[in-house]
Amino acid sequence: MCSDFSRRHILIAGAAASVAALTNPAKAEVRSKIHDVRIKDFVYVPDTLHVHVGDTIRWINDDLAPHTATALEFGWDTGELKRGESAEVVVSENMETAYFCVFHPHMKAQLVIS
Ligand SMILES: [Cu+2]
Repeated sequence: MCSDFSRRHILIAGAAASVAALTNPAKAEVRSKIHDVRIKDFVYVPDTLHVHVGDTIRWINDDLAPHTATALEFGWDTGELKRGESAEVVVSENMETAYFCVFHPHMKAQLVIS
C-alpha cells in the first residue's frame, strides 16, 4: 500500500546523492581515469603522460620483447610485461615521474602529475 511512496522517496534520495558525488571536487575517485600507455617498437606511447592523483595508468606491451615501466629510483614498477600483458599503477601525490625499462634502459618516459 505505502510501497509506492517509499520507493519514490528512495529514488529521489539516490539521485541527489549521486549529483553531490559528481560535483564534489574532493571526491577524486569519481573523476579518476584510466590512461593507457602502449609499448611498441621499444617506445612508450605517449612518452609524456598527463595524469591526476587517483588516476590509473595502464601499460600494455605490444612488442615481442619483454618490457617494464620502472621508476628511475625504483619507487614503483610494473614488473616484467611479456607481449600482450599489461599492468596498472595508481597515481599518488609524490610518486616518481621519470621511468624507464629495466631491460632496455634507453627506453624512457615521464609522467606529469597535477
Ligand atoms: Cu624494454
